[in-house]
Amino acid sequence: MVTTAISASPPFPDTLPLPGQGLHSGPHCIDLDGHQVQRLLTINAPPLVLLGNLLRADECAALIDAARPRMARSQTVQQHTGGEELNAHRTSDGMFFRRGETPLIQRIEERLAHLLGWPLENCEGLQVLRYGPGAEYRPHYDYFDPAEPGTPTLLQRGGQRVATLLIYLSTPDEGGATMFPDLRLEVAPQQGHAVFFRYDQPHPASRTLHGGAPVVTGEKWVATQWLRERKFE
Ligand code: PD2
Ligand code: ZN
Repeated sequence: MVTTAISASPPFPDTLPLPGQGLHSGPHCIDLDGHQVQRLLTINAPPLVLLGNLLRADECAALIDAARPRMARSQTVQQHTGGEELNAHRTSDGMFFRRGETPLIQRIEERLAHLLGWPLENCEGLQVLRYGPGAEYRPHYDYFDPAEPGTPTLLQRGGQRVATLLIYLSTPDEGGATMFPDLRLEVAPQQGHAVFFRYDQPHPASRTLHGGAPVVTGEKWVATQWLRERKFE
């Protein structure tokens, strides 16, 4: 099998390349310090890559076990104030890990940062979500809308979100696809797989509208990592 190696400690130049830029070409299998990640599908506009085997089954299970005691009903950003609110459009439960919170989180975060070529300190902590039957996340954009009055407050910490990595930690029996209506694309949740997409401008022209379809049977667990322009502290 042809593989390409990504070094453990890439130097980060003053001007960073865009996150995930290296993912769009090269061999189909990416060697991340001995861990083999498959590039299964790529789209150029927006930049989107579907990855296989990003996390092993035991890593997915360990993330779920660590997150389970802290799960609470998910909130969405209150665009007007920059705070958070309960929203009928998002009916999952969720929690955030602090960056580097445990050795497992640290190891996974380092693998993701190497894969995406983006500094760990520019990433929000991993968020874990659980969707039971009927739970969904209606289509939305992950960037902060520049027209909303709450956005300047949100941008103070790390600037704008520039990309999303969504990792599937479980495989529900039916439902729960991540859909991209503008692309007419639906990604089936498969444990260990991940979808990465970048929004080069915080505008619908980025064509990154996406949502989580209702789970029909089984449970869907995902981990989301949002990448910021600058250090997120
Ligand atoms: O769980 C999903 O499929 C999903 C869909 C859309 C998650 C998110 N957005 C997110 O965490 O932003
Ligand atoms: Zn989203």
